[in-house]
Amino acid sequence: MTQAWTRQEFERRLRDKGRLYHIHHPYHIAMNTGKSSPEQIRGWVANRFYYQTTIPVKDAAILANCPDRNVRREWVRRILDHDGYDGEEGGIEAWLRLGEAVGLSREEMLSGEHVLPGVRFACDAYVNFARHATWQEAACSSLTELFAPEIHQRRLDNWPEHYPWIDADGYRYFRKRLSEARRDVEHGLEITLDHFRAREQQQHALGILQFKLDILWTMLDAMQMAYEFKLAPFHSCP
Ligand code: AHQ
Repeated sequence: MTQAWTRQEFERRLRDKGRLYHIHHPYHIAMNTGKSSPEQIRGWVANRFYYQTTIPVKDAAILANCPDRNVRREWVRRILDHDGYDGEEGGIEAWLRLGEAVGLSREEMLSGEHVLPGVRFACDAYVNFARHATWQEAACSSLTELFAPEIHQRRLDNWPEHYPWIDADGYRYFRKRLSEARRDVEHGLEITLDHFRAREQQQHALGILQFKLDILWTMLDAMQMAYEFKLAPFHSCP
């Protein structure tokens, strides 16, 4: 029977997966170093809008699978953060503002007309995973947000300088996530470290985090094919 990792070692291995975070994807590197065209920025905003709209659905699936009232009381905040509530417009509305700030209309964002098949499949895989996995497994899959504050901060630090044409009001979403992501991931990490105790369970948790890293990476691969290599789906069809 292989010895379980200590809580500290398990957490270290989860955090070490940050090496594979999508901040290192060429598409993100191009955006954060000012090399993206307006079309490439708009393509990212329009496709990531689909991801944002699936997050509350994913979190509702986790709530539906979770019998623990104390966990639900905390987890429900994620849905409110995105869908909004009296007095707080929410992240999905803030992302629509980001869309308008980069030159996308609300209608074309909401229509999903720009969503690439690869992005849709990756996002839908995340929602379906949350529906069918245990609530603890689905909580573990949200731990890519261990690495999210840095990526939001990098956008806030670099985009205004590189893309003066983007209306600064659009950056509200990134600022909002700096604190929300930190709060969310503390809760998700506690659930993960408490639940996955035996060595094979801990290895399973690392595999779940890898699955979510794959989702984020694959979304950007689809965008790079379409908006950088100009090889959108069916480009070669007559
Ligand atoms: O804006 C993001 C967000 O609301 C969430 C929810 C969380 C989850 O439940 O999986 N993950 C996530 C992420 C958001 N933004 C991504 C980005 O690059 O802007 C990062 C992404 C994540 O790290 O999982």
